[in-house]
Amino acid sequence: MDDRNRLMKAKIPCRETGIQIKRTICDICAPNFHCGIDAYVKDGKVIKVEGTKEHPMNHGLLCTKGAANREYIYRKDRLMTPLRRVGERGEGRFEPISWETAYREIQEQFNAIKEKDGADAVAFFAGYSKWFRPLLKRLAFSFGSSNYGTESSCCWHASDVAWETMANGFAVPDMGRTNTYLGWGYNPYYSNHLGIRGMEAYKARGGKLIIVDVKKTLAAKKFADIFIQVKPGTDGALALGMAKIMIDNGWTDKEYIEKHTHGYEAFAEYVKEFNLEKVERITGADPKMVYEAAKLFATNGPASIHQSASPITQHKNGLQNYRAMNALLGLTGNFDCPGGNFPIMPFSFVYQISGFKTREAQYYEDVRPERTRPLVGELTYPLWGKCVDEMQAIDLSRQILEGSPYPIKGLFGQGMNILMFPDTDLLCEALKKLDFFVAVDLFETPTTRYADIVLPACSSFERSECRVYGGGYAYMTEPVIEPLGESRSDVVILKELAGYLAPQDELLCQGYEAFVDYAFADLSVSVADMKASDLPIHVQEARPPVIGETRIHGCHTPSGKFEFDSELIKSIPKEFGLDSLPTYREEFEDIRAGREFILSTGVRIPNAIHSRLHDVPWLRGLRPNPMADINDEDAARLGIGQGDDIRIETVRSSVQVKANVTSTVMKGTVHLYHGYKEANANALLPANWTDPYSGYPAYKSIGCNIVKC
Ligand SMILES: Nc1nc2c(c(=O)[nH]1)N[C@H]1C(S)=C(S)[C@@H](COP(=O)(O)OP(=O)(O)OC[C@H]3O[C@@H](n4cnc5c(=O)[nH]c(N)nc54)[C@H](O)[C@@H]3O)O[C@H]1N2
Ligand SMILES: Nc1nc2c(c(=O)[nH]1)N[C@H]1C(S)=C(S)[C@@H](COP(=O)(O)OP(=O)(O)OC[C@H]3O[C@@H](n4cnc5c(=O)[nH]c(N)nc54)[C@H](O)[C@@H]3O)O[C@H]1N2
Ligand SMILES: [Mo]
Repeated sequence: MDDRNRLMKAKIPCRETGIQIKRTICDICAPNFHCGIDAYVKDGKVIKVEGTKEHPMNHGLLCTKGAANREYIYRKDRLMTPLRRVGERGEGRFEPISWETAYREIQEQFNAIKEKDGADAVAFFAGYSKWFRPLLKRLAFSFGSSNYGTESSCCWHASDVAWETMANGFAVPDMGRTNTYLGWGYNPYYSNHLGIRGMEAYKARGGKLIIVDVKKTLAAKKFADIFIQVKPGTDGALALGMAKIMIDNGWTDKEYIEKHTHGYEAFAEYVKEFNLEKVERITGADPKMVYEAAKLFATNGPASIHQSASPITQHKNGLQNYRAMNALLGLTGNFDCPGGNFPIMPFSFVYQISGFKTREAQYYEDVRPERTRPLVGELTYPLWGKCVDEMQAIDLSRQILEGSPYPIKGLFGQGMNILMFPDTDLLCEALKKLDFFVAVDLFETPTTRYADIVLPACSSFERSECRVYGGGYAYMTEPVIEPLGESRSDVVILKELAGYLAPQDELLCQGYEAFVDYAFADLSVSVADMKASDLPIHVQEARPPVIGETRIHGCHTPSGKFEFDSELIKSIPKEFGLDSLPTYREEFEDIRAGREFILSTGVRIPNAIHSRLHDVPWLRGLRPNPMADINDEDAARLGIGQGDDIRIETVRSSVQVKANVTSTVMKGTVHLYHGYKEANANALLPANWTDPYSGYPAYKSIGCNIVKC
């Protein structure tokens, strides 16, 4: 082999090989990461990726998913041109059309709906990714529709709503100063790999860790001082039991309760019924561990609680479970103090907190239309309606099919994935009923098959994108390769579409960089500054968070205090049946009774993110088949062996998968990952299997039976 071939084989960037390293970010994961990537580019093609060592987020690390970026962006089913449907909805027969024709058709159809049924009859929805959302929201508003919604209808926002009813919105742990950390639904190995180093450092300095999980996880094995395994969705009962132990033993912070909280008496009265026997019966937790955990948390402070994005809230009683868990912070005086949980600063930019303020919200506030009708989901889920400035999209199928309180006839879905929604079949029926549906995606998906027009978006490697990072950083990437085929950046699509749907909106029609400069106008950093660097730059206006403000100025609740008993919930009409105390409703378990197992869907696995990576060969190879974790004793009793085909049946439907027999899951529980076309976990959930407080689908606890095939 000559020198050049050797260099080529090793993918060495140099003049001889013509390989260049160009910097971009990974966009596969949730936006709290978006790790820096060194893309090795040869002849306009990415041939290798590595983590950027100098990047302040990942310092050179990439996870399993990030390392597969090359296969992800070159997935075989990438959309290459705009498409127009020629077959039936769902059939997947399309013809290529020009961008101009696509835009004109969208303009004609959406304007016709607007004229007849009002602009709100066209809903605008965004799934992953999140970076383009400010422009989509502004487009919806400028078009005249208030019905803008996102995947937040099932992710993260319920946690925020829970906090809204108690204090000041989301509150995060002050990890650097905490002595006892309660990892409630916490396994960074699979969902937050960059958090592992922080936990290693925390343990090294002697921090105590309690983990509450439904699975015996790697984090529990490696780090936990106390591990409590519970049945899915029973966390509220555990938290209330811990509260009772703390109160009975006088381990509460009486001064904090007296001065800064509201509704303590009612709460203390309510928790009396949650004795250890009852807690054990409901949760399956070991009573000794429950007692030890309550004692450690309350007496080895300051203590804080991990705030999970989804597994605690994605249950029938989910939001209430979350509130019960957070009540422990108020009870022990660990709210808004050093080492406890403190309310986060407002987002800097697109869901990220970086310590500086931008004018992102002003960007769409400037064009907010007058609200004449309730948002989708607002009447069904009034607490959501009070707390979140978005439609509750989980109610979309119902409103489309029933036409009440008014019809929805058009839908613009950018990164929309029908496999995310419970009762996917019902949503498909609803999509068939629409007058017009536009889908924007990178790939041909089960969703795009229902669209009238499909628009091809490009990946993070092919676009320029601004994002910010903790520690006061801002970054603007440049494309490292040309967009594949005729695909375009999401924000280019939104800018161009604005010319057809909202031509009066000059700022939106100027596009993405005009938006970023508008958002950063009060800061010392501009688009040009960001573009001049191929690494995130520091924004000098960034400030560290201030802790303790609510102890001086009060909380944003009606009482101005930390509320155990929510005045906001009390203001919701009685017929919705919402409790102002963080109650645990055992009757939700009755609904799943009659079926032998509790099915939990979607607990993270390292090689998948929702629907997006199941068709990436490297990652699929790590777990070639959809598999359900089933307890070894249950499996033995049912005669099920490793890899056997099993059928999981719920009240709604059934799917066939392979059995993964394991002792890490509790007896009587089954766990299945979601997003598979051939075994769609969400087909198993009825559309109304939701939490009445948040509207969140109860993805993570529903009754099921298992049949060996
Ligand atoms: N690899 C990978 N990473 C991801 C994602 C992905 O799909 N794949 N998704 C991203 C997104 S969108 C999100 S929202 C986050 C979610 O991230 P997390 O909120 O961390 O969610 P999970 O990792 O699913 O769950 C954390 C732990 O909670 C446990 N758990 C599940 N149900 C319950 C329950 O009822 N009670 C208790 N106490 N524990 C429970 C699980 O067993 C798991 O160990 O992850 C992000 N990161
Ligand atoms: N059963 C069950 N269901 C769940 C969950 C669970 O735990 N269990 N988790 C829920 C949670 S927490 C979340 S966050 C949701 C996630 O739900 P989604 O955000 O809907 O999930 P994804 O599979 O990531 O699908 C997003 C779609 O966007 C496309 N896409 C990706 N990047 C881009 C881009 O840059 N531009 C455009 N235009 N499109 C893009 C993808 O190809 C895909 O079709 O799923 C929820 N669904
Ligand atoms: Mo999520």
